Amino acid sequence: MSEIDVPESHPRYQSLLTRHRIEAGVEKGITSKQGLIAEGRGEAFDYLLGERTTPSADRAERAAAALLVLADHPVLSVNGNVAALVPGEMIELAAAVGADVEVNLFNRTEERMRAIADHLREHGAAAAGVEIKGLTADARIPGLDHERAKVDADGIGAADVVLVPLEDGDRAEALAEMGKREIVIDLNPLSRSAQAAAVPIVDNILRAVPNVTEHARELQDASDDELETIVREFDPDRALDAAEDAIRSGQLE
Ligand code: PTJ
Repeated sequence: MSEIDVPESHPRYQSLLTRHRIEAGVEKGITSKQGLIAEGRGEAFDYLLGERTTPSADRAERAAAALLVLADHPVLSVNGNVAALVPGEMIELAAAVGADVEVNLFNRTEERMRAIADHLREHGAAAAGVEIKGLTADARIPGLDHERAKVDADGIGAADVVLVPLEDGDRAEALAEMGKREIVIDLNPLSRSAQAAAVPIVDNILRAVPNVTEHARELQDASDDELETIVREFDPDRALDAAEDAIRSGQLE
């Protein structure tokens, strides 16, 4: 049995686990109520994808790992859904690629910011040597008039590569305009964030983050040339088309 009293062999295991974590996140004050709706939307796409990492998503996850390993200053952005679903996994990825983790919220309150930072620390941030940023908020992303514009100057403000999971909106476009290279995790290939990304990953974050970490560990000793080739050979438009085709054809395995 696992944290949800359902055996892992249950056909709806992952979906039940995801719902449980989001519900617990709302109860703990880290996930917004809108996060429940966002989860429902993601789940519908995941169902149509067959709740699996497609070969195309796996290629995107490898390209994302190469980009993170190559980066001088990678930052992983965390919102209320990400904190509820994969807190320990985000810390592990950050540790594997030497990234900072920055809390960035659409429905930003000081209380939620602190609760999420504490939650990430409870999941081993300090022991893994990972810094949690976002509370200073001493810089702004130009062109955004909502709370997601608030970033740390020495975090997302100074990053060259940013991982942006589970947010559909204009921040990804604004970050790209600042010259940052973006990796987006979003089950909706038509979301604005996915469309703006250098590397869009159309996969459930529950599967995507551990897989990016695994690829990053494998690529740790690769040369910059090899890493750059992996990134260059990755085609974001093809990845988005492949995901949309899989969803529209609905051919479940
Ligand atoms: O914590 P906050 O205040 O920053 O708010 C976070 C939410 C998620 C509520 C906010 O960013 C939001 O409303 O997001 P959207 O516009 O609903 O976009 C979320 C995107 O993530 C949608 O395209 C979903 O399909 C996708 N998504 C949801 N769950 C998952 C997912 N993608 C991958 N894995 C998931 N588990």
